[in-house]
Amino acid sequence: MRRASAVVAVAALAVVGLAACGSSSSNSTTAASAPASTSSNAAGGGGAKGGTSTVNVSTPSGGSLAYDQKTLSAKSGSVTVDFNNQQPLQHDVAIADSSGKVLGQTDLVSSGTANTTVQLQPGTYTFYCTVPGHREAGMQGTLTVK
Ligand SMILES: [Cu+2]
Repeated sequence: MRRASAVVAVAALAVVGLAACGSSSSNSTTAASAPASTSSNAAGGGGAKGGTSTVNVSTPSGGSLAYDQKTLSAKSGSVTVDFNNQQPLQHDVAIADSSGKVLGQTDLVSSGTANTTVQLQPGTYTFYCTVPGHREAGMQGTLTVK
């Protein structure tokens, strides 16, 4: 499961790129990238505190109220959630800690992308869509931070 540090470098570059362009929510990028199958974390990167990692969250192109991912994992530190909503229906991604407190969330987007960056310590978090009814319908999952 663990990959070489090249993955870490790529993830770091991606985060830098995202940070550089801020959170421009007005663009309507369609299918910016193929959905990564699970996540882009690397557990063996040498335990630098304050590391950066990116997790990819996407929705299936049908109409089902779900994310493609049920579980995500990331390194502790700065974690960027890269959300690609392929549906015309609006969705977002919120990150909440074990007490249910929302630590960050993306903008609502339809047929587009959004991202947010949160500072996370090791632990288990929940990600979900804040649109009423969507979480209950299944738009949620678990984010594990190591
Ligand atoms: Cu939703």
